[in-house]
Amino acid sequence: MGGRSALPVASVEARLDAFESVCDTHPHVVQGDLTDRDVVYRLFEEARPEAIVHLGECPSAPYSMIDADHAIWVQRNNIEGTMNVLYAMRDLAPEAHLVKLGTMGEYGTPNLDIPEGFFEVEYRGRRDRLPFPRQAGSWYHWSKVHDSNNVMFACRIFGLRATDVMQGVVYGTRFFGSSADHPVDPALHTRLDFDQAFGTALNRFCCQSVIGEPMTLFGLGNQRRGFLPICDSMQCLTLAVDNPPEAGDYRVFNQFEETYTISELASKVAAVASDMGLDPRIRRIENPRKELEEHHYNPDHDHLLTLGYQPTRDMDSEIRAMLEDLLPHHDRIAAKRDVLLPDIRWDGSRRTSGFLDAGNGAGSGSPGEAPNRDQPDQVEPMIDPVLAGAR
Ligand code: USQ
Repeated sequence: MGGRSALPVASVEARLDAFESVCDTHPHVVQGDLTDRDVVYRLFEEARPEAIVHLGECPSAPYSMIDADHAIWVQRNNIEGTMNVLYAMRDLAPEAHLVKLGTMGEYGTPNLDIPEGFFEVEYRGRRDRLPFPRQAGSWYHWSKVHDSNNVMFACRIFGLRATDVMQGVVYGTRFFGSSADHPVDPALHTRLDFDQAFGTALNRFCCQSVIGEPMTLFGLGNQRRGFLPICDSMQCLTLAVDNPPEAGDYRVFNQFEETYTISELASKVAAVASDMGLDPRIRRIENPRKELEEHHYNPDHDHLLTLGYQPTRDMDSEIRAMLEDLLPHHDRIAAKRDVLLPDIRWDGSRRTSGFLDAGNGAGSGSPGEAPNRDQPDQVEPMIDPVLAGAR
């Protein structure tokens, strides 16, 4: 997407060494493509896994909405990779536990409370426990729905055991928590994207505040989502691995800490950033997505709490830690500021969103003003390395 990680990503070797110094174990790394069945089978033959934590998918909704090539690539990549894992499990590790990363976005935003995967329903006098309807909002989110159906079916027919994790929006720079828990080794920082496709809302807001660009609220900004810091995401995955279901069981965890509207998030970032001497601004821009901007949102998230999940930090302190980690990389982020404004639209066109408000500070533009980006007819066709390689 023309962006880069806001935090430099250390070499694999440096990250393994840093990991070993904190966790006393040296992970074995194999690089390969999950859509290549031979690679997956070889890996399973070597590792004979007891548990598989499957995070190996394209995670971006906007990326999947660019055009037919991207939509189809994302669905093939995600669904084929998961199918290869399921067949490798059947043939080589039938007792193993699959912890599969899904997304809260599979449910969409129905005008109902959202249970953890299943609900009791009564229809024409009969009752059953059925999967809660999925109403995903992008081709990417639908790829996760199709995965969920495939994993559920594989548990039924192959007797596999799986936990499907409906994760909310993850944020943060530190896997291992604050410096009070572990010394913060920069080699252990996660990758942190801020472009329109791979940057998630809160991560983008922090990067925008660090370089003095306005935080971009899409539309009304009242879209509500579940959020959790990346270190707690690790804690939840660990809890799932340590507490496997019975053979043949497919269970669903809704994995997030608290829900916030996008405006609430921006206000939180603004408060912490101001306190740190930055000059944060918040602006509303045309929403490039088709999504409800005001809606009911009350998902259950009891399963992980029952297993002992304890949120380890409040969002304000995590935002502060993120800003502290990002500030030294101001120039690295600023050099790519042109990837911040979205132009991938859910109707398939490419047009940079204009501002919807008057702005509240110097350089924030005037109402409806198109940002200083290429206009639609001047946009160069995108050369996408993933697709170029895949064709
Ligand atoms: N949004 C803004 N301004 C921005 C970016 C996003 O207002 O600059 C809004 C979006 O319109 C949306 C919400 O913030 O309403 C969340 O967008 P996002 O880009 O942070 O997250 P999303 O596209 O939903 O996807 C992310 C991850 C994905 C994961 C999902 C969990 O990229 O891998 O599955 O979060 S969830 O949102 O619960 O479906």
